[in-house]
Amino acid sequence: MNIQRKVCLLGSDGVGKTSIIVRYTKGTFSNSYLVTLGVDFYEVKFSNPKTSDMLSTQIWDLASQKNFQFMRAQYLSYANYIIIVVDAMRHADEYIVPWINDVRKHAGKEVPYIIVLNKVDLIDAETSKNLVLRLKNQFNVPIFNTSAKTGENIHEIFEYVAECLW
Ligand SMILES: Nc1nc2c(ncn2[C@@H]2O[C@H](COP(=O)(O)OP(=O)(O)O)[C@@H](O)[C@H]2O)c(=O)[nH]1
Ligand SMILES: [Mg+2]
Repeated sequence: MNIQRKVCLLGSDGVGKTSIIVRYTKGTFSNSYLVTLGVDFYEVKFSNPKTSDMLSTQIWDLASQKNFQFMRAQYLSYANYIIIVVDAMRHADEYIVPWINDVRKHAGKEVPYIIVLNKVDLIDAETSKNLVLRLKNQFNVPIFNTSAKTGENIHEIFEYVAECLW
């Protein structure tokens, strides 16, 4: 059986969405801003060794919000899983709620999401631990600490999501 799934990354400009996908799919990182034009998606396949089922996952990368606001509804429609990315340097929990509202409006009430605190290479371990705890209490969903720069937890988030999508 070949199972098709759509996963969307959401988050403000510059939080590292494109960097996370590039790190995961290509294993590289660049310090320059990676301009995402329109909507990009990447196909990643997972196989289930027990059943030989294939999971084809389309990972969608959201473009700059200012110019592509009108694409938001289309971007999120039929999504099976959402990854909300925030920048650990910006301490921006207030930016998470509008994204969740967008998900609920355009993707559906039941679509699961996780929150990814990216750029943890720029803050100390204690601060990132406290941020994760705070987000966990506030949103009650899995929270991941990641760095697209060092690669920390990047594979783990996609493996976690793939597990949930079978
Ligand atoms: N230090 C650090 N910089 C990052 C990380 N992820 C992304 N960046 C940088 O943040 C900027 C924006 O990243 P980008 O992937 O284009 O963000 P997007 O707008 O969310 O797609 C770029 O300069 C990246 O090099 C990270 O984990 N650590
Ligand atoms: Mg981008």
